[in-house]
Amino acid sequence: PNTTYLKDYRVPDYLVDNTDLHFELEAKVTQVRTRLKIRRNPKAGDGLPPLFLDGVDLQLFSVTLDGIALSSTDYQELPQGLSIPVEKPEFVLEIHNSINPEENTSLEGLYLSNKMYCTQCEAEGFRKITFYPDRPDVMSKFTTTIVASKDHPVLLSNGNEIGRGHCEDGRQFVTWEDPFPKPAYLFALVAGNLEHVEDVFTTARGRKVKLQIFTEAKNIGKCDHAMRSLKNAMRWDEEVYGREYDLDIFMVVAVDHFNMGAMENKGLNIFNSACVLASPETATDSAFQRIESIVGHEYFHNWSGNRVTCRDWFQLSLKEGFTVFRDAEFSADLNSRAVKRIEDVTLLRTNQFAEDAGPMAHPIRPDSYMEISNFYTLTVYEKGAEVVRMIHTLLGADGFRKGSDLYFERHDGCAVTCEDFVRAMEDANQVDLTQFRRWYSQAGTPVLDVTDQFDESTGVYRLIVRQSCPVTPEQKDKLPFHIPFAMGLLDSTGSGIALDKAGSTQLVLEITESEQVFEFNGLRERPLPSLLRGFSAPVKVRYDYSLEQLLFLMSHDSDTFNRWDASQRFAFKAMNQLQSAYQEGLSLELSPELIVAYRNILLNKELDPALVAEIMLLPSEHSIAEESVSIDAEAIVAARTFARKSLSCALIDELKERYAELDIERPYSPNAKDIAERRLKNICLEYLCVTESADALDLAQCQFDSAGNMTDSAAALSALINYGNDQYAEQAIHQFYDRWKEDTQVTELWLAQQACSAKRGTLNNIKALMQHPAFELKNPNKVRAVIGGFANRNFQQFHKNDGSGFEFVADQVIALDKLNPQVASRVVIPITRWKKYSGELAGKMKAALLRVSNSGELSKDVYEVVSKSLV
Ligand code: HT7
Ligand code: ZN
Repeated sequence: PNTTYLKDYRVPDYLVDNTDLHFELEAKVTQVRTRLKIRRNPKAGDGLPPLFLDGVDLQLFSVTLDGIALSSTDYQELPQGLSIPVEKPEFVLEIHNSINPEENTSLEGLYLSNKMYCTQCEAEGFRKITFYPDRPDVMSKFTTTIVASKDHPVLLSNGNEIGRGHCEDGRQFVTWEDPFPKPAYLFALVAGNLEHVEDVFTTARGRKVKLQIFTEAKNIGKCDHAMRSLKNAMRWDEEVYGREYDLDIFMVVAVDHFNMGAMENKGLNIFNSACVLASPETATDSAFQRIESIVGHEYFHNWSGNRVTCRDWFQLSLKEGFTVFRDAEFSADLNSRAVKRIEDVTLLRTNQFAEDAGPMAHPIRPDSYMEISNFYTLTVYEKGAEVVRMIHTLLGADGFRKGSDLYFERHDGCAVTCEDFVRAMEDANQVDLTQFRRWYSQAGTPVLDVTDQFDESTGVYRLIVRQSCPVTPEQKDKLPFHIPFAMGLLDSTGSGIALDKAGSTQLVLEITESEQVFEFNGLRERPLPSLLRGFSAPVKVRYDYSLEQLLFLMSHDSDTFNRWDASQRFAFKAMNQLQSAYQEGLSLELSPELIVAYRNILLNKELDPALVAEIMLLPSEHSIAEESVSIDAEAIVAARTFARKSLSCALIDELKERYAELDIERPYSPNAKDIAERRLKNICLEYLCVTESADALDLAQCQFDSAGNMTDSAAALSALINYGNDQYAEQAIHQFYDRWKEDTQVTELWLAQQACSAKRGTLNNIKALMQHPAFELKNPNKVRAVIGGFANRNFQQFHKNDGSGFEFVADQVIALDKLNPQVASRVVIPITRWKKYSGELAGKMKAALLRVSNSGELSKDVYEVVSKSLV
């Protein structure tokens, strides 16, 4: 496969002012007629080069230029599209082709999901619908007519409905017109037998917008939360960014077969059902929260992505990083800010840091790709959002808003670059972000090594910060980053020390050199530093805290995030000790200080239960693995299992007490307080069950039998699956399935829980689960639940010493690649990180990967990931 390079970007040769599409929908043969008003791009230079239109898997019938039919010798049909010689600078091109939605299992282009037609065009799916310059810097006004039989009464596309009627043959049609020029990746079409809920949003300027959520009839009662979230997002974007919605209608459609979470098509967002449908009986708290944030995310794209879009796909983080930052702030404003930050940083540290340290490491603006779908990564999204957050930290909220206002004003209706975003921030604030730009071009997670000195005689305290960044593929030498480093100093009473004349107890130091010294004067005693508050930059900080200092920060730091972070450092230290003891064959003992600290935290009623819950969780196996120089999976599992057992035995009374106190019956509401209390309660339940005592398992059974919401029900099921008697587990699994088998979202959760169970999740169980009627290899949600659950969340079973977990994943990748390359290339990732493993596991993982590599013709998607990880 070819590699595309950012340095080779050229403006498009031709522009398309108008795109008229006409679809006649049929499962096997859908007819597509396109009429394009094309002109030479004045910015592309002289002459009239051939017009190239992308096209993949299309059956071409005819091409007409200015009304004259071309013969097949007048143009060239190539594997990747059509090349048409051009003689005039402006012309109308008409194309007739057909496609086969029923056979389309890649879920890109036009496909069928439970008899519903739907599209997914980002990044390069439109070329699977018709021949077109399928690149985001070609923006066009679209008009779309959809003709379909009566089985598909709802026919939707972007913009406003401008006509509808009946055809003579009994079919019907609807015509849509989108007044905003857009790239083809934002095109959408939906046709099905759908119901909808409707509401109205009145914008700040008093315009009424019709809001509709479409779904199959059986799910119509599951749309309220998404509708509420949408209205909250619309209001929030007006208040925080001054951005109003621009069409008279905003539609959302839920589909069961979808490669990602959702898609921001102009005026017609398409959502994975799992990211939009919820009811208290069927959705967990985390599903409610996920829906709120994804509904917000897709809505926010209307400005950061649609009104101002990307020039090319290397600029993906321009819209994704910015929009993730926007949705994170939206969730933080509506819920608990500290908990949201902890969750996001945990994801980043565990998974994005692993990506940065792996074979596919890339900057947030990659330099090259074989398959762009492989670059919808945590780096582009989550690290991209951290980069935008750092700009926010450096400029302050008002400065950032000035910058975003200028960005939207300057570039409205245009396809632009990350550089344009940074320049708008600079120009609006008269600052120089030259060095900061390295965050866009350099990959890898920077490391800050911090040491300190205190001179008692002068009262001078010095922080010495050294920055470095590990080598990543194709990037050996890194230049220093510009890092906003939020910090404070605590005195021996735990109070914040004033750090400047204004008395601020927190500063944002700007680190720009590879080594820098910061001096603080007038101190009476040696202070305790609180570093990288709020995780002000996506870096690793190394500072040699003692256990005592960490305990002090846990109870005194004014920065909630750093209180939690101190607990993590504390737990990491304890678990590292356990790991070493295990490796040396010594008997294991959990640090008594950790037990005391956790008891105090568990019993501290002043602390937000959400924070208590986050601390109690202990770092996951994956985050311990990410911190390891060389991963010893067996030792990690042994250490963590031992730590959890020790904690549960030592704190059994306290756990029971808090469980009982939090086990209150009340009507379900997904508000921050109730979510926090349910979370802590269910963590207590899980710890209790770790002891496998009859009492604890009775509690789980009782909660399973009487739970009034899915959060409690799922937590109880998980406890029964993972601990205690197999017979009870089996019973609970059957009972749960019988109760919920008609509900797709609950069934997905049921599949995932079994695949993630360290106890039951043995390979044979997983293989049996894949034969269950609830499983479907063509449905990405089910694949993510079972295969993804096993490979990404069942650390113990996936890393079994015999390598069977890796072999299984390799088999699935080979099978999936023929159906859905995008999904296959995600599933393969856990076995691509083989170089980080110690002992025989590395060899076994590599062997599985080699088997994929040698299994015959691979998609571009899988080829890129596999070949880069075998270098
Ligand atoms: N912008 C959307 C990206 C997306 C996507 C990309 C590749 C393949 C399938 C896809 N579905 C959606 C989602 C978002 O970030 O909002
Ligand atoms: Zn997005």
